[in-house]
Amino acid sequence: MTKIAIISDVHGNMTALEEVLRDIHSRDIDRIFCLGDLIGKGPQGSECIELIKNNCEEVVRGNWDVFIQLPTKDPFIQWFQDKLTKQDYHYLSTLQFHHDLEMNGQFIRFIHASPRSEFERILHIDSHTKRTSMFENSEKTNSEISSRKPDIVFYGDIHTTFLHTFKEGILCNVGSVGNSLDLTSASYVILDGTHSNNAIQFVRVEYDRETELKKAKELGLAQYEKYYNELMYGIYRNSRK
Ligand SMILES: [Mn+2]
Repeated sequence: MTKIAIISDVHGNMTALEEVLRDIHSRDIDRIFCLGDLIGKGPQGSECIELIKNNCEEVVRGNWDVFIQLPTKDPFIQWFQDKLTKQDYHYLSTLQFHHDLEMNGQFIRFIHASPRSEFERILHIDSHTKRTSMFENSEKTNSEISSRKPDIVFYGDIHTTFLHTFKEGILCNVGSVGNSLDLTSASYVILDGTHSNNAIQFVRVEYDRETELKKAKELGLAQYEKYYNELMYGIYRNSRK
C-alpha cells in the first residue's frame, strides 16, 4: 500500500479523531502517520492516545507531548496531566522527533513543527528564508540519509493547512484534526504514491462539534470557553488580536 493518511494535532478531541479515522478507512487506506500534539486543549487525551496507538504506523511528538511530561504549577496544564495514565506517559516518552521515508525516489520528512525543535513555530506567512529552513537538517534529524535534504516536508503545529512549492522542495502543512483554525472542519492529508509519483491531497471532514463541546463541558474541561471559540469559530486561544 503506497497511500498514507497524515493526521496531526488531535489535541484530545475524540469526536473529530473518530470521524477522521472513519473517513480514512472508508477510502481503504490503512497506513496512517500522526505528526504529534495528541493531547491538550481537548478533554479526552488518554482516549486519543489509545486510538492513535492502535491506528497509526508512525507517530512523531509535538510540543504538547513534550511539556506535558514536565512538572508544572500551572493548573491549566495540570488538568490535562491528571487525565493521563502511567501508560500514556510512557507512550509519549517513546515518540520519535521525526520520521523519514523514501517513496518513488523522493525523500519525504515528517515532523511536528520544525527540523530543529517541536517548539519552533513556522507560519504560512513567515519569510521565505524561514519557510525554506524547513528543508534543512539538524542534530535532531540525523539518519542514514541525513546528508540528503528532504524533497517534501509534512508538518503540523500551526493548525492551518497550506502547500508551498519552492526550489528546495514542497512544504505541506496537514492542518489539525481536533483543533482546526483555518476552517473549523477537521483536516488531514493523503500522500498517494500509487502511480509511481507522489500526489498530495487535502481532505476536510465535518464532525459533530456540538457533541464534542457537550462532552468537554460534562468532563469539566479547563478553559472550556477557549476550546469553544476554537472549535466553533477557529479563534486561536493565544491570539493577540
Ligand atoms: Mn498543536
